[in-house]
Amino acid sequence: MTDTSRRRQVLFDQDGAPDDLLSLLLLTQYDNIDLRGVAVTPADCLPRPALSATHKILDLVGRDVPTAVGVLPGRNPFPLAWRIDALRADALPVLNQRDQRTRADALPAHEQLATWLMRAPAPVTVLATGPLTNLAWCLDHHPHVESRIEEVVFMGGALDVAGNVRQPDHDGSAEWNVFWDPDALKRVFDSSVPITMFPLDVTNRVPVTLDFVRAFGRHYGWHVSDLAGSLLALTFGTLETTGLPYCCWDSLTTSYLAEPDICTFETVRCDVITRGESQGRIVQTPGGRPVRCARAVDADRFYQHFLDTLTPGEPSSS
Ligand code: AGV
Ligand code: CA
Repeated sequence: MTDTSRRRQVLFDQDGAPDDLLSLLLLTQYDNIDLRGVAVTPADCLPRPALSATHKILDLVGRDVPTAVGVLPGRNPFPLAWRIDALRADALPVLNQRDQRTRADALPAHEQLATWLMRAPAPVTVLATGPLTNLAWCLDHHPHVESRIEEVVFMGGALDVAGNVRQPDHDGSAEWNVFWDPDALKRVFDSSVPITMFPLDVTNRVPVTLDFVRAFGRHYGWHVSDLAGSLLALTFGTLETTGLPYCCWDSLTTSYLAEPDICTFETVRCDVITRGESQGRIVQTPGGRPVRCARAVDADRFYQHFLDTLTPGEPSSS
């Protein structure tokens, strides 16, 4: 029997993009994780369909996990063309096999996150695959939650590579999760919580490829594989419209909770620029805050882990 007291307690703050929903699906399959709550930050999504898709995913895998939707705004909105993916995800047939059950209204995500942190029986890991706005609010308004946090695992930033923001009046050095709310990362940097960060330097190494998506087709007919393949298929078109491929940014970050040595790490002293044309850029500086940063990834191992986790033991045809 699993010793449940030993499982890592996780609060997941995500922002509803296909990659975030894949991360949720991965988390539900990890035996060593005790998923205690899921927050939807209204950043790279439309929050209502993203919350709805989140509920449907939890229902599909038979997990009763509390959820909350965010209301705090970011300074730099995501492109609407990306945010509407949540409508598509929420409409996937595999997520609509039956009517949704009704759920009680939760608090707004920032207040709910604070409550979850304060009530957690043991120190928790906060996994953030979207901006850190809710966590920053918690640290500002309930400073004692800091001691309840074992580790913040965050997808974001760009260290020695270009960012992925392409916006007027910006120099392109920032990654989107930081750019949406640069002050939030600054606030988390100013705390003493241990941070493990997955910047573009490593996540760029795990693009969604056609071969990878097609591998899920070989398991067609199992609900989890169908959902994974469909969410991955939703990501196509990014290279054609933005010049940059869609990557497994969030799912690589999430895989750390199950297989912590897919990436290798280095502690880097970091600061974040919060104003002007470089806002959201992370700079490495001797006086900066130590952050454990993923620096290299075994990409083959990651793809295999992803596939093994979201497909049944034997392929349906081979
Ligand atoms: O910058 C990566 C973050 C990840 O958390 N998100 C997507 C992942 O969920 C923003 C993003 C960057 N490029 C994108 C993004 C694109 N082409 N489409 C949608 N979102
Ligand atoms: Ca995300």
